[in-house]
Amino acid sequence: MLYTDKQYKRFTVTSALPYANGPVHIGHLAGVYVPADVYVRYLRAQGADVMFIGGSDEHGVPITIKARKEGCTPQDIVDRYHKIIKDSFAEFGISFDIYSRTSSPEHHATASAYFKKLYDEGKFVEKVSMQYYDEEAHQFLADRYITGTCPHCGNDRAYGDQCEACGTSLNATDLINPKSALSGSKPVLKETKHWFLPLDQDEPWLRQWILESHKADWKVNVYGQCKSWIDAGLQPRAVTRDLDWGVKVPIADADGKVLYVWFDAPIGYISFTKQLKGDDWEKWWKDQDTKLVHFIGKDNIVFHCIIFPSMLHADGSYILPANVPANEFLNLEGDKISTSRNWAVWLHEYLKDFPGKQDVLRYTLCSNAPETKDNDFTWKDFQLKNNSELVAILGNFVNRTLVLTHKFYGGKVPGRTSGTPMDDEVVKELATFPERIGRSIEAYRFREALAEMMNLARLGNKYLTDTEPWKLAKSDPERTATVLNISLQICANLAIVCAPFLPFTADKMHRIMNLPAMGWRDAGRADLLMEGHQIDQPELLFEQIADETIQAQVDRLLRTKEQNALNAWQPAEVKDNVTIDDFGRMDIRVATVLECTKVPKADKLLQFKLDDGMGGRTIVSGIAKYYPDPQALVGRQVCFIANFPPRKLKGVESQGMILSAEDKDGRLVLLSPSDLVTPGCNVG
Ligand code: B3M
Ligand code: ZN
Repeated sequence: MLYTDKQYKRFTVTSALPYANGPVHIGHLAGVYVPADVYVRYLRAQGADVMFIGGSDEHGVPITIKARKEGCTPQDIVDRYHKIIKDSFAEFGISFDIYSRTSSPEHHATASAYFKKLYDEGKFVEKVSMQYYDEEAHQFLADRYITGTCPHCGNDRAYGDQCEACGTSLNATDLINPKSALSGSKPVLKETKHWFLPLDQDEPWLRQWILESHKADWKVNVYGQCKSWIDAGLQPRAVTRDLDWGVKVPIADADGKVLYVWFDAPIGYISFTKQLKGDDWEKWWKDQDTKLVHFIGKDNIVFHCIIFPSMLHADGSYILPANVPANEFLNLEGDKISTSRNWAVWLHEYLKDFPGKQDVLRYTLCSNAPETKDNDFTWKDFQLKNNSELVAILGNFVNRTLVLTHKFYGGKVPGRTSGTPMDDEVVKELATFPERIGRSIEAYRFREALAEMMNLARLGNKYLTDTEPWKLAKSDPERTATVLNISLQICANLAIVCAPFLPFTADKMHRIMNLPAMGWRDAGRADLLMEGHQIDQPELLFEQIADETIQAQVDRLLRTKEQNALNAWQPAEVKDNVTIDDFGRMDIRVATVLECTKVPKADKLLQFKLDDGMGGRTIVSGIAKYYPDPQALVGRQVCFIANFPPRKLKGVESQGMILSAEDKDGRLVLLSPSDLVTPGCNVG
């Protein structure tokens, strides 16, 4: 059974509820859902009683902002994205026991009752305070409706409830230079009544619980954020908002107010449990022998380690999380993943481009998970992980073993006779893997666990390479049988221990090898397959990913980058003032193009012969790229600087400079007067 978590009877595992305001991407998978899924699949394989909760966070300003942008209702937005997100998770094998949504009536009822109980027990502090208000939009500005500069790190895009750059949780009034996200205007302060969770009163027990009891077992990044938060002094925190989208505040005199999204969303874990377990829900949240674990990203740490625990504590009947294994962020090709800049690999798009390759992405993201620091996803690395690890190590070992079994034994598991010391050594080592992998998983070190799993495939490969059974078949059939028997036992073991990470591959291996359902306790044994057991025809577990396929993805990102640069374009700063005399020294005139040709051996240059009203002149200009048909310019009028000193360009003397405008994409466009004028006349 479990190696370190023996004392628990059951596991309540939650994963952050993504906002249903957009699809999910690789950052979500790597940071939260793959690790959580590996964990629960492992626990289930151990026979543990485990419940895996997921769902969409459908309230809060991220939703209403999106609805406003698209001119539809918040309900339209959450209906659309809840489905996309839910489908993506299902396709990637994220094995939730329930994936629900916070707009469901059951959730509203639970969140509402939760608030009401704390309210009735006097757990909140009621305060009339000044909140920012947008006078143009006639609305209070909660959370993401207001942006400004973070007082802690200087990020000028901090939100009214949180700075995503440094993770600090903020109150809108902390922001420097606050700005309404609705109208862009400077908000004013206006009186309003709200209910506050007095976090300041929780400081002693939070300090004891986190900083003393969990110093050793919580991740350094999680512990560090909690410590700096607690050390800075906890402030009362409003748990209601002046908004119309959300769970209505269930008391009289609270019209137009809803629960703060970060109050209702974590209660979602509880309400989804009720949906799943009915009357049997309470033990999953209240029994001391239940282990509660929250999988989240680093921007959610304070909410799960401080605010939600303080809500649970205020109720008094709940357990607290035993661990909150938050990950750092995953970047994409060196840049922060961003929905608004479309800098992401979206799961639903990946599935279109790489059908059936869910495990390749799960593998890449897990082996490169941002467990201790931010990490980078690159397509090259994805290809390498597939080609050099999944194909070359795991796939290759299993395939070689199965092909040889078919070749020599018609697919029937051969019997094993007494082994050599090398065989014994391999069998002994095989037995150590389940615990090595399991301990790492139980310690939330999923990268390490995955690497151990691959080490088992490496062990198999090395064994085959060292024994070369394909050479022995004729000379030493007994030895061949033994080697293949042991190799097949390793394959069967791999089918068990790869399952938390690569569930689709594990299923395929089970199918090909006709394996019965097995648990973690079966792993480590070298007698999983009996002599004579029939194995189906081998199929490749993984296939090479070609350079072109990877290049197509890289190219798509390059196009996104170009598009983003265009979108971000702004006119250059206006230069220092000039005098009328400065301007007067520039002799700008109009001329008519008489001839226009390409300058030989210079792909950028065009040579203009101009009627300048003064006997004609030649000017060479670097705009060939933008005017592929120079002949078409003949007859056009252009503006040029007549007193620009002559210079030689590719052997041609250029007598002036033709003026053009540079568009935001770098394209040069000739300037012409809007009506024909006399060649040689002045521009000014
Ligand atoms: N929806 C924030 C996020 O997606 C939030 C998580 C809620 S977990 C209860 O980052
Ligand atoms: Zn900050």
